Amino acid sequence: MRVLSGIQPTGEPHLGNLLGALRWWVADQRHGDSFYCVVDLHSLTVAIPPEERRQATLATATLLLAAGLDPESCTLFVQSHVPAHCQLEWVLGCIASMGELRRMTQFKDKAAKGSEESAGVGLFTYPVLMAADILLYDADRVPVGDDQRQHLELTRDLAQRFNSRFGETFVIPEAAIPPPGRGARIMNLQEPTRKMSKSEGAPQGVITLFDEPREIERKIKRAVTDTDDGPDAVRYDPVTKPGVANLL
Ligand code: ATP
Ligand code: LTN
Repeated sequence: MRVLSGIQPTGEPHLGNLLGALRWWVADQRHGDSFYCVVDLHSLTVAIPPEERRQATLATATLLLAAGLDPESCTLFVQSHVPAHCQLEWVLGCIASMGELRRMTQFKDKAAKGSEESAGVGLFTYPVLMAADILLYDADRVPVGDDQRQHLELTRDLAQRFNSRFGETFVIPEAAIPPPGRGARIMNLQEPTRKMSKSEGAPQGVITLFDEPREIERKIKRAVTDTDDGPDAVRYDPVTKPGVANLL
């Protein structure tokens, strides 16, 4: 089995990254040939100063080691060090359509901050570069959080389209997403209808992996819940009780 996944150096990794992705990467490294990359090229879609990006790339790689990735068992690398990612991105971009990229919810959410006219081209073609990351390594399995489900579907579509036009070339990868309630989508503690993120959302609602225990305790105690104080106020119902469900 070939495994590949990536994380952006856009800030301090958080509990969502750990529960939705990193701990599964650590488990997967023992079962196959696994490749994990710090996707610095993807992070160029977020405006951060170059020096901060360099530091975040190192800090993210350090954290992957601390989380349990073992370079003896997996290959850990920085995306921009391998030029073939961009080369394949161009080829795949020539078989992807504007319509399918425009339907990507991550693009729609991120572009919604301004007008589509002013959104960066990199934000638009982001999923094509992600498809290149995966297809380049013949990965069969891609462990990611639930927010990446649609990007994996696009990757499969592009691989199938390429194979049917030009002959069997790419392995069709499967997304490996944690089951619901097991970390697939951890929400921001202050805005429980929005996912915990490195680059967006209320910082007080994000538990970073560098937070001290007292800071974590404080953030959890101040988490937004709801006004229900009935006998079954504490129950897992992500639709009507998103804050409580997120904490559970
Ligand atoms: P950014 O906020 O800059 O977009 P991010 O925090 O969403 O970054 P990524 O680096 O894009 O994180 O993602 C790394 C991995 O963590 C991906 O597999 C992604 O699906 C997963 N992930 C990110 N946020 C969450 C979350 N809130 N819950 C579960 N998994 C998550
Ligand atoms: N798009 C992903 C990060 C990412 C990735 C990948 C994940 C880039 N390339 C390849 C899995 C496989 C994200 O935003 N979380």
